[in-house]
Amino acid sequence: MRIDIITALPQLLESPFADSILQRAIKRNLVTVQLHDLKKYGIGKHQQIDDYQFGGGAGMVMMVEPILNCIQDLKKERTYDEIIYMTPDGELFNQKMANQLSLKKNLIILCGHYKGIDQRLRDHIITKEISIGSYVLSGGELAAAVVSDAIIRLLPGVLNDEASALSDSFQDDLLAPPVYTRPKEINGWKVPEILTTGNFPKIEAWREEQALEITRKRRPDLLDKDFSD
Ligand code: 6GU
Repeated sequence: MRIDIITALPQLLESPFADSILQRAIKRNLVTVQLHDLKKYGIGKHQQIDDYQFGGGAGMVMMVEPILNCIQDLKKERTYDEIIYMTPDGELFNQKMANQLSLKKNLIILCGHYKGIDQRLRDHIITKEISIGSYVLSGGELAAAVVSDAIIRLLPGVLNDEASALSDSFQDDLLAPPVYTRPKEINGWKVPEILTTGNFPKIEAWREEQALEITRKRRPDLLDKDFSD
């Protein structure tokens, strides 16, 4: 898979891909992540990428030309499955969307800023609009990192334990059960007895029961949702 991220603040996106699981996935060539500095496509000697909005009103709007030129350059090299725009008024991101996007070959992710991008880009160029939650971030960069992480960790070979992506919270519409490690007791806080018995069928039953109970309590909405493809 290849992900091209277009941003006016490429520095903001460097560290999420420079460590841990994402770094390893990139080093192993399981994914290519390329950051593109939108300012390089800016107009005039000031490399302008935004302008006042028609009709008046506070906030600058990201112009068509720099973004269009950047995307057209990328499209010359390969065909893209989706051109994603990160925006708080997009479709709410979830595990189902991550699963679907993880099956694609080439993605562009465009990070919005200011008042957002000129609507004509949304009408004619963007194929998918994603929000990561009901709150407003300063820009789309952190959201793009969130979406990229959720996608990349699903790619074959990225996680050491292949089973562990499948046992994630949300993958089976349930939150994860509690986990414990050594010591068996600290400060008088004990590990649930069942986990130390070695009775694996019973342990599995306990975990399922816990997952169900936690989901019922915290996220009852998940129990009647369909996250499958
Ligand atoms: Cl994708 N962008 C911004 N700026 N804010 C957000 C968001 C995206 N998703 C939730 N809040």
